[in-house]
Amino acid sequence: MNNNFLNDVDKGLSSTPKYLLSKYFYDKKGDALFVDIMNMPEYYLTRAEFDIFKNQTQNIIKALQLNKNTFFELIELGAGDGTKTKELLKVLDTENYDFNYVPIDISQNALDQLKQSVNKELPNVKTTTKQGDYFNVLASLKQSNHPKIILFLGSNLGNLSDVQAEDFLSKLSDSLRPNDKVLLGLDLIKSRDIVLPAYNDSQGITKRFNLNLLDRINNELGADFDTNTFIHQPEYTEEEGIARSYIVSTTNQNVTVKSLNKTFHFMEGERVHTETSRKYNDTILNSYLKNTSLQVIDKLMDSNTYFADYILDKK
Ligand code: AVI
Repeated sequence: MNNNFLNDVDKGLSSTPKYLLSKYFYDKKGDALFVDIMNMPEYYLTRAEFDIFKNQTQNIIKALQLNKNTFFELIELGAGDGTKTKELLKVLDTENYDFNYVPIDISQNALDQLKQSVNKELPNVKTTTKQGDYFNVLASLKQSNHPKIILFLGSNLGNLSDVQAEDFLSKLSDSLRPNDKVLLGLDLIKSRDIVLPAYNDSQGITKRFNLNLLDRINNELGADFDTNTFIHQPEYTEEEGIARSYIVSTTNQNVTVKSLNKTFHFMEGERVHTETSRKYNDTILNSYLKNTSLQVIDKLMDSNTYFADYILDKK
């Protein structure tokens, strides 16, 4: 049994208000549901960033100031299936850039599949995978002397709190050398009628993704959540620029978690916070960067201006 999961569930369900951490969405079923989310018509984020990678590849290469005569490492944090990155890899390969692709992910299974597909589709691209939590892997980056490009796509930063995100960027900055670059993909603040449906789709896939967290607690920690008595509730206001997801109990009920030997009470209408998905603008990003030696030098947006890939330079 996973002790971190057990302790985090105990802490979250014992708090007022209750919460669960979104990093636990991603078990095997959660991974598959997230793939379904990325393919939903309402989830514009993936398509928007793919649009940038496919249609502005030369602009990305220019903004990253890549040089054909200098070897570099292209390091991707939380690589997933690499669909967007492959658009960049294709062009770098065709144009004979000298680089090594280093995808980093928590899931060894995702890395094995990614390596296999890159080897098949782009046999000339050298790929070295690294398994681990990207927070933990940051420190190991300093061990290499080669110039580095860090890709952190998909607005994954948005699932951290503002404090955690600032801390992450500061650690990232410390692990880089002058002139290294970061390509940071962030979802931009926009109106509620576009953002909210991305977290409240008509097919109910996001609802299943959110409630899967309760199934995971049932399966791994021996709890007795009845998922029919909880609903998915997303929220977003443009003023704040943060989408939040909750699981709400529709009735007064007790839930027992066997591995904890504890029972938790849920009141009718009580909410459990499960996810924060922050959206950004230049001011917010610059406020995160003010105590780091990273500086925004370029910004590429999709044709709808929904999403931005910011290019950061290490001073
Ligand atoms: C992975 N992450 C950036 C997604 C997001 O948009 O916050 C996770 C997600 N949650 C619900 N839908 C997608």
